[in-house]
Amino acid sequence: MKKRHILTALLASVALAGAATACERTLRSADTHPDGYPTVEAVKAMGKMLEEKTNGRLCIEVFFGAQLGEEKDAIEQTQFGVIDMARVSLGPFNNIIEETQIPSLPYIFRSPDHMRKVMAGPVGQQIKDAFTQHDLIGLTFYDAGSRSFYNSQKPIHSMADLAGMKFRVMQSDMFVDMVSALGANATPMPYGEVYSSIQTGVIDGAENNPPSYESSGHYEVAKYYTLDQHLIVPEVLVMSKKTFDSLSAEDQAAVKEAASASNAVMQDLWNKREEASMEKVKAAGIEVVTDIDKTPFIEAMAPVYEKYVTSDKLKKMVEDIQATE
Ligand code: BDP
Repeated sequence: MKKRHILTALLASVALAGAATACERTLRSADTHPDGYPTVEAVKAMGKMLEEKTNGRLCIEVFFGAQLGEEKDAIEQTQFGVIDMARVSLGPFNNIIEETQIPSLPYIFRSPDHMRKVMAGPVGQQIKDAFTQHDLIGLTFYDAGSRSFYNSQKPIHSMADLAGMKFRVMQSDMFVDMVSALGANATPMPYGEVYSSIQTGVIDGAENNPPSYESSGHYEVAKYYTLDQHLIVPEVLVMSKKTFDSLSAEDQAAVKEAASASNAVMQDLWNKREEASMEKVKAAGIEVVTDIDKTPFIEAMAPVYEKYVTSDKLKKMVEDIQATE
């Protein structure tokens, strides 16, 4: 290579490096959802606030679309400090952190509003504290609306219609028991495998909130959606404790503040996306069942509560949630 070319190449790489490192340190954050999804945008917004608050010492890059792996793997990598942050559902934590089972219980929250209130209070704090023992810092909880069943076979009008059907659930034993208690069969599997599993008939359907049902494209292969709203599972944004401990006290505070501030962004985007997603799937010809009697569904959950709400600590969490107005 001639000298001039070497120089040009050098300058180009310096320029590139400069562009990428306008920030002193870029934290890598995982998300399973595609670009533009409310959680992805909320963490991006957090990154902007963090960059400002720390005068460019810290930025966040969101690796959306499961680029860093499915949620269970992303959680492990975050615990090890390979990934700095992960925005995930509380569901995949159920088997490792028992406190996370409580806000993941079917029909525990009266509404998404009730969930928000609870997670912003002492129960939310209790769960954040539990994360610390698992090498994670719980930064903030995000909304995820309500999850309902969808399938490729037939409209579900009652529990009897679910009998013998096969649904994918998140990788949590409690969700397997939840589906069994409703008379159906559950297959736990990573989110990214659901589309093809429905398409090939390995499962009849899955369950999720409208934005996930829409953005994943599951509605293309499962056109019956019944709004039984059995789960209101919070999303959580966690940071690796290794990463957090490596920051100055000032930057740790900035991380926590920016995470909390991103909640307002999330809320706004979520409300809009929920509506837009419902419109989109309806326009695509989805059959939505809304007039469903939830009482038998709620009653059927008694064995799940019995099996999972075992210690005094967990019972108290349930009571605290129910007592939250
Ligand atoms: C979505 C959550 C996402 C989960 C996914 C799932 O936002 O974190 O991975 O459900 O069902 O609603 O796995």
